[in-house]
Amino acid sequence: LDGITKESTEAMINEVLAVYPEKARKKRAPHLGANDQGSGSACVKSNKKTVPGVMSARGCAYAGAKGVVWGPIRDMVHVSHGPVGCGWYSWGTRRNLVTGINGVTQFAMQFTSDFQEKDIVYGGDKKLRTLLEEAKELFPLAKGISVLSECPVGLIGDDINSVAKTASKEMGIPVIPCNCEGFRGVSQSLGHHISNDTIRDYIIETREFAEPETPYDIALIGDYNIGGDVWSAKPLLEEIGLNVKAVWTGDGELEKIAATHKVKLNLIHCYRSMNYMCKVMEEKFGIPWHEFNFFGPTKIRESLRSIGALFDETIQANVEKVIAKYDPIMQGIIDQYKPRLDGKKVMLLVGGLRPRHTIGAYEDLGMECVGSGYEFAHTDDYDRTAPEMPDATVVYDDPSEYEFEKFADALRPDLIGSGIKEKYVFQKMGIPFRQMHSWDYSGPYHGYKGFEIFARDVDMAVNSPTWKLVKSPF
Ligand code: ICE
Repeated sequence: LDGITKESTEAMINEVLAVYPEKARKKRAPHLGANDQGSGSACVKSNKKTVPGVMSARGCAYAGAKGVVWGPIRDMVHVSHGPVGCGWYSWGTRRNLVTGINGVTQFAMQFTSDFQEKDIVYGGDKKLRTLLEEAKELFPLAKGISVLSECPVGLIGDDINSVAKTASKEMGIPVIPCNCEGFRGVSQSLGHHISNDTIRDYIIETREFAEPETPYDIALIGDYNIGGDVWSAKPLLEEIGLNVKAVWTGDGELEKIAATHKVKLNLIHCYRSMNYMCKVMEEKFGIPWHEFNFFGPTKIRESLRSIGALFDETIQANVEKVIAKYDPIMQGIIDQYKPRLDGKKVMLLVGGLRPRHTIGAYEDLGMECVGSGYEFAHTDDYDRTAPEMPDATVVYDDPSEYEFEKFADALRPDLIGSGIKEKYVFQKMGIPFRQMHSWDYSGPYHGYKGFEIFARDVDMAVNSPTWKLVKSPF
């Protein structure tokens, strides 16, 4: 990219690090680097404990379990087990949309055991048991109940596993304990892993699909239906002739998830949060898995062809038909928005997938990614990031708010895509912003349907006349 070299990026990093005390500097330095595009491997260290005292954007294991993996399963009751706060503040904010009738066939409601002092002192097992029975009685059509531990449950040593086991037997529905106390691990990432393990131990192989098997049976893994993403991605996979038998876990159904051991292929969008179960299903049931990217027409085209290559000529012909159908529509969108966005620079900081997966969609609109990083990615994510980002651009792992602001000040992007904690800081700096977790109350962004909305939203943010009225302090 123009004006960005390995030297300039490293100088920028050193300037930011210079304000830290020596110990913190030593800890943070390996997490900031200049991308080596050709290497195909990570230029930073990751998945390490946040340096105490710096402002991190990370969440916790409970967030990864309740908010990410379990919450989107629509036909279960999900219990936030512990004090009310974690449940309350994790309720609905991720925008994982669901179909069905609330309280009857879907349960996008807040259930909490609402721990009080006496539960901390005397234990909350009895209360949990009562709650499970009440939930079953009030919501008889729920297919199961998940019990998601908050920190205090682990700290006082409650045994939710045995409560769940007896309740499940006596009530006749799956009650799944998930020991995802927020203090476990270094970020929400361990919450994903623990939840994957729980699906492995309690759910998979407990059901069969109702319909007969076909060679085109697949599962859509790691799409959480944020702003309706699944409702764009699933029809597209169906349009090329695949049978999407289960979705993990966006607008998900427990019994279909439980029967996923019968599919022929797992297609995984969010690698970070669900690679664990793909690997389990490969080892245990011989089901291959394949990564794809449904952000922006270039990546969609590549992905559809790579998916087609795993099937026969019928599917491959369908893929070409679908591409030929949507390419002109996508070109129309690009013709409309690219002149308004060409050459604009974007910086990203999101969780574990989008900082690499959305780059192509910005590039389809003529934009350039001048910096990207993750809250909780691991080395295998950074390996996958290297070829997606322009050479020598800055990569940041679990950056502090200070680091992110300083990089933005130095690089002067035309757009930042990150989370709600970042949004108002950057808008006050006069920088256009999109909230790239919840799609900023918009979406879907996946698939062809999503790109049209994405392009409109990016244009709306970058070219809003509002920015002429904001006096930036920088
Ligand atoms: Fe995967 Mo916010 Fe989803 Fe990713 Fe994951 Fe989280 Fe969502 Fe973000 C998620 S599952 S909740 S695509 S935890 S937007 S890694 S941080 S980039």
